[in-house]
Amino acid sequence: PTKRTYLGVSEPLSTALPTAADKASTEALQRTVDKWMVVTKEEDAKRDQILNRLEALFREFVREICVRKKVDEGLANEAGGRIEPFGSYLLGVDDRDSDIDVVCVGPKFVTREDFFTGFVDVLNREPEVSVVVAVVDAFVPVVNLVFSGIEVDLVYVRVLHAKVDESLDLFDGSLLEHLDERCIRSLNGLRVSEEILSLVPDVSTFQLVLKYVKIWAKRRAVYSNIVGFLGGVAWAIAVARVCQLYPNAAASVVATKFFSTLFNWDWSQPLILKHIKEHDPLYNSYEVRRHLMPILTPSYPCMCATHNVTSSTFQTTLTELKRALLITEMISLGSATWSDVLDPSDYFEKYKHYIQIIVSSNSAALQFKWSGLVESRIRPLVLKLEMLSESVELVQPFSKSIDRAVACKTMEEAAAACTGSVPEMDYINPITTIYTSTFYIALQFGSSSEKSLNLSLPIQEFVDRVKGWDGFDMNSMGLVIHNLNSSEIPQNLLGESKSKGVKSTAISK
Ligand code: 3AT
Ligand code: MN
Ligand code: MN
Repeated sequence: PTKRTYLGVSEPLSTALPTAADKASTEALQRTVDKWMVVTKEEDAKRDQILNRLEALFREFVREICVRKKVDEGLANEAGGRIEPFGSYLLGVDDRDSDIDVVCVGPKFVTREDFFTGFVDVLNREPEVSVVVAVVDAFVPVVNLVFSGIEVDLVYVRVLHAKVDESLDLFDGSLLEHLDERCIRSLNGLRVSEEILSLVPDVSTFQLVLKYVKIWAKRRAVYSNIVGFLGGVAWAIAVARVCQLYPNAAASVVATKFFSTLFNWDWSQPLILKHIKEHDPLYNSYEVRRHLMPILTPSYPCMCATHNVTSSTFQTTLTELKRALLITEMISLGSATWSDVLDPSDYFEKYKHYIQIIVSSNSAALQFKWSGLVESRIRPLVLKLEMLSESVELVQPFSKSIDRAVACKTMEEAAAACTGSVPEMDYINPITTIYTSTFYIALQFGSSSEKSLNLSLPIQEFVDRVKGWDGFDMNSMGLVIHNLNSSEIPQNLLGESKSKGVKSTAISK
C-alpha cells in the first residue's frame, strides 16, 4: 500500500497547480471579499478587548467560588480558568455580524450550576453588558449576551483538574473520559474549529473561499442554522471538503468547484472531512441517512451540522447553489464577475403568498429574548406548513428577521408600530421606542387549491406555543401575524434585488 499523502476520505480530484489566469481571478475574488466584508482595526481591537475583559471576569469569578467553597487559599489563587474563542473567530472568517463563540474552562471546584447562576450574575453587573440570557436546558447549554454591542455565546466546560492554565491540553483525548456529557458537547465546538483548520491543505485559501461563501449565503438568504438552512459550521465544513479535493488549487478555482461540488453531491452519502471512528455513535448509523443534506463535524462525537435542514430549505439551497454555479461558469469565460454571484436575493419578489410575523416589545433587552424565542419556533412552523397539504410545494423562511427601533410620540403610534407601521417623522423626544423584529415565511402552492387551504390552524398552534413561553408578558410584548400577497410586501424590502445575473426562479435541478 502506498503512503497516504492527502487530507480527507478520498484522493484529491485534481492536484493541478494554479495557472496565471487562476491567480489573477483569485486577486479579483480577494478584492470582492474585501469590498463586502469590511472589518476595521477598531472592530478587531474591540473584539480582543471583550475577550480580555471576559477572561479577567471569569478568572476572578473562579477565585471567588473557590474562596466561597473554602478551598485552600493557595489553591484558590492557582485555580485559574481559561477563555477560548472558537467558531468563525478562530477560523479567521468573522465579520461584523458574526457573534463571538467562547468556551470557558473552569477547574473542578466550579460546577456547571455555579457558572450558569453565579457567572450570569457577574455578567449582569458588568456595565458594558446589555443582555444576558442563560439557556440551561439546551443540548449545548449556553449563555447569550451582548457585550459592547457584540453578541457573545458562552459555553462552559468543567474539567477535573484543580488548576486550569495554559499547560492544560484541551485536545487530549483522555480529557474527555472524565467529563460530563454536556461538558463534552460544550468542548466540541472548539475541537471542531481547530480540527477543520488542521484538515485543510492551505488555510489562507480556505479562509478566502469561506469568506466568499458566507457573504454569498447571507446575501442570498440561505445562511441560518436556526431557521433551517446551513449555518457557519456547516458552510465551513463544506468549503473545507472542497479544499481537500483540490489541494493545490487557487482560491478562485476552489470557489468555482465549491458550487458545482455541493450542487452535484450525492446526499445519500454524508459530507465528511475524515473517517468516522468505529466507536462513534454516528458510525454506521441510520441517523445520518435520515438527514436530507448530511454534513458531519469531524471531532468525536460526530454531529450532523445540518440537522435542521427541511425539504424546503434543502430545495432552496440547491436552487441557490445552481444559480451560483451557472454564474461562476460565466466568470471563467469572462462574461460575469465575482460580484454578480452576490446580487441580493429576490425573495420578496418571487412568491405570491407570505406569512409576516411581527414581534415587538418596549426594550432592546426584552426584544433580544422575545424575538430569539419566536425565531426558534419558526422552523417547527415551517415543518408543519410543509406537511399541511400536497399542494404546498415550498415553504421558504427568510433567513433573518428585519429589525427596527421605532420612535413614537403617542400611544396610538406605539400600538401601530407593533403592527408594522412606521411613523413618518423621526422624533427627537419620543415618549416610547418600540422594537420590532419581522420574520417572513413564503409559501408556494402547486395546484389552484391555495384559496381553500387553511393556514390558520398551524399558525394558531405557533401563537399558542410562543405565548406559552414562561417569559411572555402581554403588557410589554406583542405578536402580530399577517397573510400578505406579493403586492403587500413593504416597499423597503423590494428594489435592491433587481438582479442582472441569472434569475433563480428559472432554475431547477
Ligand atoms: P458566524 O460567523 O458566527 O455566523 P460560526 O462559524 O461562528 O459562524 P456559529 O456561531 O453558528 O457559527 O457556531 C459556532 C460553533 O457552535 C460552531 C459549532 O461548534 C457550534 N455549532 C453551532 N451550530 C452547530 C450545529 N448545527 N451543529 C454542530 N455544532 C454547531
Ligand atoms: Mn459564531
Ligand atoms: Mn454562535
